[in-house]
Amino acid sequence: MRDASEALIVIDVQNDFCPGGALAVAEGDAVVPRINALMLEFATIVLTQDWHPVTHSSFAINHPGAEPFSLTSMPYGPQVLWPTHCVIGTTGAAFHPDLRSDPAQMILRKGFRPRIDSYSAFFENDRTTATGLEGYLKSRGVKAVTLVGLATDYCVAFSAMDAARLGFAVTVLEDACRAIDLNGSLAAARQQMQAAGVELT
Ligand code: VGL
Ligand code: ZN
Repeated sequence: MRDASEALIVIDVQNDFCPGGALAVAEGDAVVPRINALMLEFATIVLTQDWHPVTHSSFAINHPGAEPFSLTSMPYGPQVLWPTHCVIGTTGAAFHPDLRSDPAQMILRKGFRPRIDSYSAFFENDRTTATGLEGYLKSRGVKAVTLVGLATDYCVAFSAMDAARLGFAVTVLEDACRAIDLNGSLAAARQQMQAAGVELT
């Protein structure tokens, strides 16, 4: 068992990001057995859930004429418009049924403000609105975080880069992650994570 100062952060292993879901990531469900096994190693475990109101501004359907996966401009910068996914309270927003959630002490929901998306578990997409996870981890003495889950190139990468910026030692276990890979986003995210000092293994 690892020291409690090392946290496992499991990003968005939800039905909508798994095959058959609204924003399915190829092989998204393949990470579940690996993550369940990893949870046995960690004393500090956080699960995150993408958690959007149906009116969310990241949904293409809320931008008349816009296609899913197109890019728009928000007050905080560029934003991909997604298919409607992870709507609060729906089955799509629930964890994959085989993901063990009992070992987690904290379940963090993000993306619930209608006008701003939140890829990262630490800050919303304006890079300044905090989710509170930094304070939770630091006040519990966490120094190092290991990130796994979905999707490598969005929520995992944004969380990893924020964690590095906040002074945590950060590892992303790539074989316990899967990517959306939209227009080269996976290669770009890997490069940006490495430049931020994130260890990819
Ligand atoms: C995610 C796109 C939109 C993710 C969430 O979990 O990576 N990607 N919302
Ligand atoms: Zn989302």
